[in-house]
Amino acid sequence: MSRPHILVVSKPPPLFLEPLKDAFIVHERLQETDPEAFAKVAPLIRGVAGGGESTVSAALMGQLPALEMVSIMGVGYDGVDVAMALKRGIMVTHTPNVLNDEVADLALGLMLSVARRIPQADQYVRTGRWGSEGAMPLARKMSGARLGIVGLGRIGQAIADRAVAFGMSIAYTARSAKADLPYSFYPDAKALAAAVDFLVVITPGGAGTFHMINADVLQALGPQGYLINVARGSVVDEAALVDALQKGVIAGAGLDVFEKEPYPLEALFKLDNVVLAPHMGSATAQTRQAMADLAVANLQAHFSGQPPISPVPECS
Ligand code: 8YV
Repeated sequence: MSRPHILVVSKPPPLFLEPLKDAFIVHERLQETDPEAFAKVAPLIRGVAGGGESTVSAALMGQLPALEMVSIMGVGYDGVDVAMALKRGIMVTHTPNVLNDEVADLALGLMLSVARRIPQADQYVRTGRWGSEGAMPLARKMSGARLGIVGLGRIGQAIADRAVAFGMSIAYTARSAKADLPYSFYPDAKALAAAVDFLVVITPGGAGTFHMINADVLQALGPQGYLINVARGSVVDEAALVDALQKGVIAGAGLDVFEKEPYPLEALFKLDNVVLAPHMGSATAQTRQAMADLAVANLQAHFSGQPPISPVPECS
């Protein structure tokens, strides 16, 4: 049997693209680069592959009459129109679990970076200020502080595990209380923010969580509080966050994700109380390899008549 045709909608790293090319006939972003050629192959395309931030809209699916499956290399799939996929009987898969440690590690790294001012400390030494001005101003202790987690899913729990080792108390908000976990539940982000020193956002993106962290929540977090976002930029009202950081409404922020990537609001670049990262929560060779392997295995399972390994909850 001939290899299935696959449309790749993102710019995948070689560790994802190469195995795809071995197993499938791959069309790379043809819908963007060559619409005429795309129109010719569109009826043949049976699979779509992309990254966690990829958009797979109803309009794109509408151009692909033979589409059977969308495989996302990422845990987030908020760019996929799952309602349309369900309507059409199209399987959607993602890559949960294999990145839990990595994203949790970065969350703790951002907490330490912003509280202990590690990027500024590095600059302080490099620019000779240590010699000319003496010790840096004192920083904020993280161990033993109060942590609030917005979204206590698999990654949220990995963050909590690490924070326990830092002697932090753990509270969270989620759609429902998790009776099996020994952490304090709060009904919403604002109530949680008012009760903690570090508020870490790790909830799925999409319409249901859009701007969940708004000016009110930041006000509740207060002038001693830090916001960390390793989820999706859409969850935080970035303009309200800039305002809060500029006015000292909160103490600081550590951000791995932004509303418009790769273009964070430029006002953030001028602020000294924020640590910025280029959406790199899962970006190590080890974890990206595991994610790519799982995304490819999902496609291979489906096209060899097996159930996929990690369908999104709506498709399982
Ligand atoms: C990556 C992510 O940026 O898993 C996710 O949802 O946001 C990230 O791990 C991306 O998915 C890599 O393809």
